[in-house]
Amino acid sequence: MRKFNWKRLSVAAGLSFTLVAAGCGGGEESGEEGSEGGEQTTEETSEESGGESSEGGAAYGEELDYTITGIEPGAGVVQASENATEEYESLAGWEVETSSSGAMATALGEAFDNEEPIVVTGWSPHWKFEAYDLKYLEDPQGVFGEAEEIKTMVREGLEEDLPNAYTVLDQFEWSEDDMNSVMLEINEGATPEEAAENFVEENQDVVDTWTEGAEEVDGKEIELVYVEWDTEVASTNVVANVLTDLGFDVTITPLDNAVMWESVANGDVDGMVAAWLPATHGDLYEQHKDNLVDLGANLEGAKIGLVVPEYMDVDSIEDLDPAN
Ligand code: PBE
Repeated sequence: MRKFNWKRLSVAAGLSFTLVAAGCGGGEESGEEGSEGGEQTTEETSEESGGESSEGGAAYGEELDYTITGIEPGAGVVQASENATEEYESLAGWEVETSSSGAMATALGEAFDNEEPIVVTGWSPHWKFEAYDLKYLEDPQGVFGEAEEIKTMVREGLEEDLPNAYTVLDQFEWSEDDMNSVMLEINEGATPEEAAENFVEENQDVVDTWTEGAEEVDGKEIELVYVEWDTEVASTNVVANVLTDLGFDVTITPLDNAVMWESVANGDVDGMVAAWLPATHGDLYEQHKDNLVDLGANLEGAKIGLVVPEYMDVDSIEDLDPAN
């Protein structure tokens, strides 16, 4: 685990590591084991950083080239981050660099390895919070919304056409811990199919609440769509595993976010368990809600926002500094 390596490294390297960490605000991990780090370290590192930090706290704009490390262009959290660069004076002149969720995770890992600053478009549940010490930047203007739910949406007519699958999709609901356990296993090297299989085997009591009242079928086809975000890879594979056990011939297809919503609303595919609402996918929901069947939340307490390493000396989006 990265988190473990990082801690071990910082303890082993001791003081010299603190100097290498110059400019990062001197979090509590960079001091000796058991010490709180504290003011002394912060001042020291501020000087070493060549004036990057101001007295009121570090401001990382220049060091980050005024760039937020984003994920896929169609993601709601990317859109919200772009909105934030317009709403917050502290983010004037910043840009959201899009790539993929995997590339974002790699960049985050590299930043931790070097104790460098980074601002990413983040969301939870996500294994990154288990692997690294991270924090959401406060969002006083509420650009990223409050607590989100992940909801299940299916096409019209599914209840009549595939009533047993509909029953499972309607009853599918799990906790943040459940989802985290699957994501972590995938991050540690299991295939999504293996991790889903293990979850289903180890959590038969939870799975039984999803399949209650559903009867076995004989090879009926069903297609679910998703986006290759870690959260949705986990949930979609778990549901696919359960439906396969019931006798369905399940196809899961990764798509872009907008296309995922559209294909369910058009009735081209049967459903998805990846609708982040009310804020993250609010626009897409408004656009398609008349042609969708909303089966309610499958996970509560999700969240999106700007996420940074705990060792960075900022707590709010307003603590960052604008480009000019
Ligand atoms: N996410 C994960 C998605 C929803 C699920 C937060 C990256 C998004 O931003 O659209």
